[in-house]
Amino acid sequence: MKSHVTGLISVAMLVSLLFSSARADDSRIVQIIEKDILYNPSSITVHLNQKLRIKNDDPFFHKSRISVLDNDNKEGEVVMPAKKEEAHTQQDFKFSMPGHYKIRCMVHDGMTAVINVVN
Ligand SMILES: [Cu+2]
Repeated sequence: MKSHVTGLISVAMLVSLLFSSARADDSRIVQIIEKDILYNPSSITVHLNQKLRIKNDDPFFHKSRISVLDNDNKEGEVVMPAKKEEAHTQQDFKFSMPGHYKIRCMVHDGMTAVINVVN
């Protein structure tokens, strides 16, 4: 009987551990908001173990593309091709290399932000 109780306690501890790790995962998301045809913030730091969440808070669509920002500040290799982001939707992106990146909306000229990806 005693071992049964101990077993239940272990299960309870395991469950609470699982829930706390789920919360920790939520903190591994960095958000960039699309609002009023701007990215907010306009400069953001993301760790390699974090996901970038691109959230469209506008009542119309955007089309974000992420590319590597070269030393001469030009956009190079595209790491996330543009796709339609409907109003009030979100998508997550995970970087595989540290560096400087630019996110750009292919619909709205001048709607850009810089993303710094660090270890
Ligand atoms: Cu846009």
